[in-house]
Amino acid sequence: MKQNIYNQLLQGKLGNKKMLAILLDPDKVDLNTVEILIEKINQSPATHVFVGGSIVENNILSELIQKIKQDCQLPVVLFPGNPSQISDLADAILFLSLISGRNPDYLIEHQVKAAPILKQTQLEIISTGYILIESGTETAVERVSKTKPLDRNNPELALATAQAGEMLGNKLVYLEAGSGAKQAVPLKMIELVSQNIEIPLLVGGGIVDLQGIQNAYDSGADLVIIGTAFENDMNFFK
Ligand code: 1GP
Repeated sequence: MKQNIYNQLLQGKLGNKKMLAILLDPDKVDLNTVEILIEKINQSPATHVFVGGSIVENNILSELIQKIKQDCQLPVVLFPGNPSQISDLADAILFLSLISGRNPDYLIEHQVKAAPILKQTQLEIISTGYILIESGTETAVERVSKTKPLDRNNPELALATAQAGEMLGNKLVYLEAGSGAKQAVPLKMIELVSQNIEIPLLVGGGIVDLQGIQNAYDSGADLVIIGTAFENDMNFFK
């Protein structure tokens, strides 16, 4: 099994080299024009491409990854909403457990279903404590997972959740406001969590401008995920 992507993330954190992932949702990408999108990714400061979504109803996951791999050197990391979103063509998978929620399906059931499938692949498996933070309105993660996000005004609870995830052996913590969120994860929360965990911190959801990315970095995020803003404007990083 490959091990290099997690090491890169760890080295990034240790060397204070901030990282950026562009998230592509296979349901929203048009395969006929994806070459242009990939070119824009190549021109951007992205260090990773994440692929996935809460729903992913069509079957283009592997085809999309194949196209990305053809024209882009960045590591491709699966960010799956459920066990059907696995493709051996990617480099790694965020093996998510939704630890802010109390729905056993998203804490362990999906993982049990995915494990034998993952065993058949070469994917690097990166266990990730996934923490959903309240962001103004109901997001797709909340709706699909049927879990409540954590109170955005309670950074201590987010920290305790992140620390529990770390103690359980998660290799990453992902603070998620939800795709297209009205409000991003509060900076104070990012700060408190990043200062009190040892593992890399990912932050995403509702970040819509370059200043928002910088603010997340300055607060301690090691890697920021941008989805909707890039979907809406391929020249976002110009
Ligand atoms: C969603 O954190 C990612 O899981 C990205 O969110 O689409 O709001 O950028 P946005």
